[in-house]
Amino acid sequence: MADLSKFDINSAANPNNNIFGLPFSEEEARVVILPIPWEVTVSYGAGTARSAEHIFKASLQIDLFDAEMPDAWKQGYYMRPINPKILLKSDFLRKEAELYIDFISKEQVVEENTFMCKSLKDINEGSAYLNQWVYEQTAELLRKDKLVGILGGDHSTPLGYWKAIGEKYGDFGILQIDAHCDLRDAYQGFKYSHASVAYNGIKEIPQLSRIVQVGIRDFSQSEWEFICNSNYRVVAFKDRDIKTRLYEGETWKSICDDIVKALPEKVYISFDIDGLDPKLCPNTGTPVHGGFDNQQINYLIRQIIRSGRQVVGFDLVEVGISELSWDSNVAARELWHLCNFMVVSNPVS
Ligand SMILES: [Mn+2]
Repeated sequence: MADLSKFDINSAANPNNNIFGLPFSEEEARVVILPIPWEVTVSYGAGTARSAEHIFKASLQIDLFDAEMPDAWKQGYYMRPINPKILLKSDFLRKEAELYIDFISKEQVVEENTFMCKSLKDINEGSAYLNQWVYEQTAELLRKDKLVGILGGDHSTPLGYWKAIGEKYGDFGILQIDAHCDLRDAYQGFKYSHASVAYNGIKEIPQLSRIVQVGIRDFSQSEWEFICNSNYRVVAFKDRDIKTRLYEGETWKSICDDIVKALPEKVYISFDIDGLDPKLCPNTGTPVHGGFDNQQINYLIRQIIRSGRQVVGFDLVEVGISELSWDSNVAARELWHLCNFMVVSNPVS
């Protein structure tokens, strides 16, 4: 255990310490945050590959005292350094993807252009490489009984972690906070697109028994049909339906009760920041108006824990970067709550 006798939670954060200004090494920390600087397939705004370092900086401003969970952090939180090779690979493939997206937007035929065929192959192989890398990193951490959170990057990044979660915990469900379903089959030709992560999870991870999507407000007909034909393996709580119930006098608690009931015992939280109201994340890759206040989501997670369900892991993805660091400020605070919630949900036996 780290020696906390000289650590004062009331003083300003020491920038030489790790995330949230905490003094833990990876060995000492129970929670390890793995940053994944990757945004090869983003289709609208870019920047999320570099958000982890901004979130790290913003995290130093957070007040560590949480009256609700005052001791959680004492179990140790640690963020790994950003892997420069992964970032470099993302930047390189992103350039190829931009040319490719521009090419298909002009309705040109990929099969007739060998350069574009090669680009698509490189991008799909690079994404498969990333998934394997994430799987190996997270599986190793889970073997050491760490609690793991992923910090994206775009929403394609956690797929390898979901596989490792399935192998460690068996059947589990995902609570997906998102404006989008991410149920597209190879969006724009990219097999491991950010817009396909839920589809790939369902197809590739047998232990993933259900995805419960909350906040959905921008989706295609094929995604909607996928949900309707999924035999409840994907359940969607659409933003419009949630808001209608609220406008007609139902409480957020009763809606959360329904969301919690739809989840199995082991719950993984996949938090796409664009599920929130874009006033909280204006620079996210694919913003859509509508969505939630941060306290609504924190209340929902609290209700999941109160129900006795176990939060086995999380990812926080699609955080944009901005001059005034507003997006990373919000994300750092949500990351803090996610770490606290995960620790409280996994008492040391
Ligand atoms: Mn998403």
